[in-house]
Amino acid sequence: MSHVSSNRLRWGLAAAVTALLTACAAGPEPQTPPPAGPTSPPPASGAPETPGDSGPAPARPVGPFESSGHARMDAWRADFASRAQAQGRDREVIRSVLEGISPLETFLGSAFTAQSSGIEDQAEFAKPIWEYLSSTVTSTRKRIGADKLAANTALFDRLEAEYGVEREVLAAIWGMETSYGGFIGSNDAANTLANMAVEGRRRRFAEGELIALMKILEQGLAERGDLVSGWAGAMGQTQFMPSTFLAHAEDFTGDGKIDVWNSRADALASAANYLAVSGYQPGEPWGVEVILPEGFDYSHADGKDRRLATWRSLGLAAARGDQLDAGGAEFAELWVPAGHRGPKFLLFKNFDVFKTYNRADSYALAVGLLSQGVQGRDSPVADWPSDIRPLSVAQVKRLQAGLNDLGYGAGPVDGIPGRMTKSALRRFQTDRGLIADGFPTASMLSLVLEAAGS
Ligand SMILES: [Ca+2]
Repeated sequence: MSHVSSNRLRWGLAAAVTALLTACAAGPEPQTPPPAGPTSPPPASGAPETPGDSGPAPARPVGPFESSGHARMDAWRADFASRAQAQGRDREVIRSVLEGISPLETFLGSAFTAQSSGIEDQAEFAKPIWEYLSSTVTSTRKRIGADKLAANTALFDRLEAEYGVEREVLAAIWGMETSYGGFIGSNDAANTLANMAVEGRRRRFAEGELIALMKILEQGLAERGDLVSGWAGAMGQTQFMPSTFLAHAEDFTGDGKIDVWNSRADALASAANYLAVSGYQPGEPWGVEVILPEGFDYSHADGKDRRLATWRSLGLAAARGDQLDAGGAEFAELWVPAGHRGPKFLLFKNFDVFKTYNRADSYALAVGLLSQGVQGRDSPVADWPSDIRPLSVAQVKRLQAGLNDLGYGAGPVDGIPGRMTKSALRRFQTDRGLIADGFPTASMLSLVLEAAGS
């Protein structure tokens, strides 16, 4: 899971994750045996410095380390190791986490320059949500998910009983994160996070996760050699960051280890627990695909929760079946991710719970659709308007500037088609007798630029 973006991006974001999981194929190096057991071994009482001595000897520095061959990495490590020690982390654990680190191309190679220069951001076209979905909610993934459900009935029974999260949801998370454990990455989490810290943009985050890794080892929840991760440090079959692991991972097999790598029971229980503590509502849908009445006012697709009764009174009907039923859930927001021609959804609390795994709406939608797919339900009913080409960041900026010139108040010209931009576009569309869905398309851009005389 990559808890990266805090924006409510309506377009696909996480497509790179799967690709990068494959790309980072450097195997984890064998590491020193783990210092098993809790933090406080018997006092070392000034014992001589021998390998494996983990006595509380605050005056004794963790280093020096053998050079990684990267000066900035070496300097960061010396500094971070002493800070970790000052925080009370175990000396030998710090050593075992940091001694084998080495620069990775992904973070510190030559590609880094292009990434940090912002050139990528400038050139980036928002990927249409239907493209993201077609690469994540595949027929293969649906079929394998159905097989996994059938093959693990007893386990899913126990997970549902214990955590109150439906099996198809757990299967969907499992499928999205690692293709059901088939693809857990092959990086050493410590090395990945150390590289992220040295790279610098997310240093505080990466250092916090490294501290969490150290605590995992100190508490004996996992062993040093276990800590295999994907490209961003997420670990195991359901991709837990170390801090999330520390807070929410579960030993469902009861053997004293949390083996999210090899034990599907531990991994799925950890995911179930994380969803449950994030507020998952058993029995409620994540979303319901709906049909809107003729002449519907799209300003209601504003991200605000309204009562189901209100939505019914506005003429919304379920796309499948005719009853707008939500398993007792009372509130939902209307989401129109691809304009008036595409599928529309009422979204419930559980949709936001999915987003604790990954902040992108497209990810949460993929989880929801896959949870239906593994049950043999094809959704959505409506087709995606896949003939529409999304606007580039530069085009969105021109749209925003044009709307601002016309007095529609699209807000900052930032290339992100957020709420203000959509609302401005809706008012523009309303004034011209168009269907006012606020969806930025090339044809809308042309109309706005024409009206603005630019
Ligand atoms: Ca276990």
